[in-house]
Formats: sequence, structure tokens, C-alpha cells
Amino acid sequence: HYPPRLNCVSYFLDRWVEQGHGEAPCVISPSVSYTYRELQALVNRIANVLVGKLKLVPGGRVLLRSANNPMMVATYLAVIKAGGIVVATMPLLRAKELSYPIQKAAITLALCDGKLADEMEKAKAAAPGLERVVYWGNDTDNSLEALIADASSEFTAVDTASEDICLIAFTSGTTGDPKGTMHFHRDMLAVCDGYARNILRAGQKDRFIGSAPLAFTFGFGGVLFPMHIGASFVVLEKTTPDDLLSAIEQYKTTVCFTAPTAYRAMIGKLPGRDISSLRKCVSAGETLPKPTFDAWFQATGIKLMDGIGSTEMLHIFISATEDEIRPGATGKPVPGYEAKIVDDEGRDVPPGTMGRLAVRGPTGCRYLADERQRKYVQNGWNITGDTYLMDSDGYFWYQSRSDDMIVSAGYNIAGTDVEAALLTHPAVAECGVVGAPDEARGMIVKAYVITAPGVTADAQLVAELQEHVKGEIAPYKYPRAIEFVTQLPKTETGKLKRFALRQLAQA
Ligand code: 3SK
Repeated sequence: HYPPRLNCVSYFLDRWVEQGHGEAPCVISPSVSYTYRELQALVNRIANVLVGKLKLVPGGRVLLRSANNPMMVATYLAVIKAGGIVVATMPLLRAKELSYPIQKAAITLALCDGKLADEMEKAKAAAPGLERVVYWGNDTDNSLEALIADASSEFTAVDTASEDICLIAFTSGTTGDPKGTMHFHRDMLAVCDGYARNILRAGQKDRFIGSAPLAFTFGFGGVLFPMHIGASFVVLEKTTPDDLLSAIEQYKTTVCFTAPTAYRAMIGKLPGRDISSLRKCVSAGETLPKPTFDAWFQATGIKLMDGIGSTEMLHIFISATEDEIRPGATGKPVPGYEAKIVDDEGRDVPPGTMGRLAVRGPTGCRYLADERQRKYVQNGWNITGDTYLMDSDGYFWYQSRSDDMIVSAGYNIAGTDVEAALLTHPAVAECGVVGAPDEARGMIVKAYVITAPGVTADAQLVAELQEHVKGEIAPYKYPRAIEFVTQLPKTETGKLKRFALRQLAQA
């Protein structure tokens, strides 16, 4: 039911200024805050520079790299308002990981926080197609601030179709390379009209806060949902549980979006804190254990609203309103979505049977030039890679991941990425990386390593390998546990039996 011509930024931003809501607070941060009118002016200046000086054409892709801050929000909206496509990348990615989306999405222009220039420059050197990186916050003549200094604060949103792509979000990659998931302008509204309106039910007086990177679609929901209703939101560059609690207290936020691990970590730090402003807490990114639900409820009186989403589906598609929550279950399909459980052949299975979660609705998987589309979308259903069961009341209960993804403290980590990083160290002859259960983080990354001949396998080597991985790939992926072994479980054809290794790690 969206109009055929739609630029979603007109809806999220311009509409509020036109309707006399421009002086209301919009984005708040420790360094700078903007009302809707101020954010619109900044977005317009950037959009003018993108189209004028940087020659962005409709459909042109712009890579963004930043921690969560107001400029990240403004550049994101400006690219879309200018008719371009945001290619959002996680701030912790190393040069090697950044080069993949640069090449896959044929990026010629990037906007980047000056604080993250080092890895960006290394990636640029390795990607000849990337012609220009414009930095902000680095005080040079070519900085984004310098470019926008004389730009007009008036800009009419470029006329786009509601089914034009406005976002390519890369998955963290389970097996093989990350996948670029493409989303339309209308998808950005659909997740608000579906999940936010029906399940979250926040209002204009609400103030959102969250800790997930804005480059992760879970995190960007913390921008879209408040802007959909003219509410405000806090963005934080530092998001430890202490930072989050301090910001909740300071800015009197009312809606919190973060991972179960963060809620669990905050519980012990609550004494002496005043977080009485909070009224809704959303938990996603990893499964919410019932003990965490219970402990948060006991400590705060707030029922954690669990939800499952995926980068492919843009945001949450199964959840429950506060009055329908069943602790331990994820919930029911968000209005507009259908979900079911299927077996390995794609056949529906009866309630109470474990199987693969299949979902369809107003958003869906569209991979950028990737054969794996066939695997994810079967007979019109999105096969999410999660094993679930549905009970006879239609509630969905998480069982496990169906693939090799390790979900640790809300981060999705591909074991194969960590293996590749470990194998570049001369002391490693062979390795296998899986998730091991962990009370605090849900799962941790655990590596089983066979050392090269003559190498001493000791605590010093563990520390050295951990540092090595942090230098090769995003530091949050490093193996928190390393066990030295003399052999790894293999199939007859010599492939690592990941399942057997996972069982070993569970023991
Ligand atoms: O991991 C999730 O559950 C999630 C939630 C919202 C948006 C995206 C994702 C991956």
C-alpha cells in the first residue's frame, strides 16, 4: 500500500518539518544533538555535495564507515535522499574485510569517520575501483565539513520508486563470502508499519537508545522507528553496559534495543542507578535465554521483548507484544508476516516438531548477484538458517542455528573467517573454529589448533594467536578459547566435521 514513487527520507525526515514538528529533538549524542529541522538542514547540505561536487547519480552506491554518531545518521539519510544506495559497513572491519563489499558492490565513493581512516586507506589501496574517500572529523580542506560549508540547506528528495534499492547491508558471512542484502525504500517503512507499530507500540514522547552498530539493520531500526513517529533517539559511540546505563540515566531514555548479553551484563550494575525512565526493552541479535528474561524482570519490572530478525528480512519478523510474551519463546509472526517450520525437503512439519524456520512477508531476501539466493528463498519462503519449533498455540521456540554461524554477545561470527585468520600464522598447521557455550556471552568463539612441527603449544602461543587474529579481522571475532589438539575430526574426503567439533565444544 505504499505509493509507487517514494523516497523514504521524505517520509522519515521532511514530513516532520513540513508538519510543524521541526523543533522537536531528533538525534541526541554526547557530542552534538539535532532537532528534526537541524538534521534536515545537515542532510540537505550533504545531499547537495553528494550530487554536486561528488557526482552521485541515482542508484549510485556509497559506502559508509563509522561508529554510531549523528554524522553517520546524517550521511546515511543524505545518500538515500540523494537517490543513492547506502552500503553500510561495520566500524570494526579490517581492511581485508572491507575490500570485499567495496569490490562486490563496485564502490567508487566512500564516506568515513576520520577516526577510522587507517583501515579505510589500506582497503582503498587494495581496491582500485574506489576513487574517493571523504572523511569527516579530520579537519582537512577536503573533509566533509569543508565540502558542505558553502552548500545549501535546501534539497528536494530525488524522485525514486518505492521499489528502488536504497540499502545494501552485508551479512557477516557464514560459509564463504558475506552476502549483500538489498532493501527497497518501501522496506524501510514496512518494518516500521509492521514491527514497530504493532509490536513495539512506542509513541512520540519516547526516546530510544541502543548499542548495535547502525550498519547492522537491527541497530538502524533504532533510527527508523523513532523517526517514523517523530520521537527522539540517542546514538552512542561507546556502548559497554556501563556506557549504556549512564546514557539511559542521563538522557532519560524510554525504549532500549540491545542484545541479551548486554541486558545480562547490566543487571549486576543496576544498584545505585536510576533507570526508571525505561519502559520498553527489546532483545534481539541472539536468542534470549529465559533466565535473562526472568532476572531482568525481577530487577526492573520490565518484560524483555524478544524478537528474531535477519539482515535479509531487514528487521524483526517474529516477536510478541508485552501482554502476549511467553518467556522462553520468541513469539508469533509480526502482523504482515507468515512463518512456518519445514523439514530439509521444504515440507511443512506438524506443531511441536523441530525444523527449519521459513518466513515470508513485506520484506524479503534479495542478494546482490549471489547464487546463494536460491538457497535462502525456496518456493517464495525465506529460509532463515535457524532451527525452531512452533507450538500448538502458534508460538515459535528457538532451538539452534542450522548453519555454522557463531552468535556471540550479539555478534554473528563465521567460524571460517577465524580459521582463515589463524591459518595465516606460521605456528598453525590446521584448525577448526566453532561456538562453545558461555554464560555471559551465550557463545564464545573456540578454536581447536594443531600446531606446526617444532612449535611449543603454551599459554604464550594462545595470547599470540589471539592478538594475531585481532590484527587480521574484526577484533570481536578473536577466539576467546584456544585448545591445542593433535587431530581434528574429518570426513573421509578430508573435510572438517564441524558438527563433531561443535559437540566437543559443548562437552
Ligand atoms: O539477529 C536478529 O535477530 C536481527 C534482528 C533485527 C534485524 C536484524 C537482525 C539480524
